[in-house]
Amino acid sequence: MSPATPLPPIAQVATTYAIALGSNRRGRHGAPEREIVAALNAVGRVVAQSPIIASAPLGPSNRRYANAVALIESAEDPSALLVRLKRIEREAGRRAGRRWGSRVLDLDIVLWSGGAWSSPGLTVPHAAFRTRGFVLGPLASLVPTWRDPLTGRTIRQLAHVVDRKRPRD
Ligand code: A4P
Ligand code: MG
Repeated sequence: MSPATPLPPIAQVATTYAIALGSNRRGRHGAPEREIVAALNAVGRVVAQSPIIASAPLGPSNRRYANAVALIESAEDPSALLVRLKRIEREAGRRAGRRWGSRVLDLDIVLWSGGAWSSPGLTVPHAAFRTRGFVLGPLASLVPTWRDPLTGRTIRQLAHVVDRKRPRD
């Protein structure tokens, strides 16, 4: 028998993530928009980013949010990426607080090119993204034809539904 040839190292395949960024409180870098800009510089290899929008708060907080969505490339699996995103939130000055309270920085994994993922403390696609205009609007500007792996709908379709339901202001 010929000596076993060592296997080549497993290639680290880069995958694409859509990350939602939100801030409605000053942090280490300044006002919410500045926190979003700093986070965009910290999240890794950004291949596309939406404009930063101002959005009315959903939930109990009464401060307006700055929101954006970025596409990043990474070879990390979703749980490794979440650990890194949580560290970036802490470094921006985020402290544990009331659920949905004002926050310096919120980084959510919305979609992954690898499809659906579920592990303790992490669900991808993000459980609430289908009903949130402040995520779907910026996301549709980047990847309108990306399909939600759970419902099969495109981002454009999901954004239309939310737009129709939103009361005119
Ligand atoms: N978690 C599970 N799945 C994910 C995922 N796909 N990405 C877990 C990120 N985290 C995920 O999140 C709580 C836990 O969710 C995490 O520890 C992780 O294990 P958190 O960011 O620590 O706490 P949170 O943000 O207060 O809770 P939650 O439910 O994530 O809040 P949301 O849904 O992020 O909503 N209004 C406007 N206009 N704009 C906003 O950005 N954001 C919120 C917060 C409320 N209202 C808003 C906005
Ligand atoms: Mg979050």
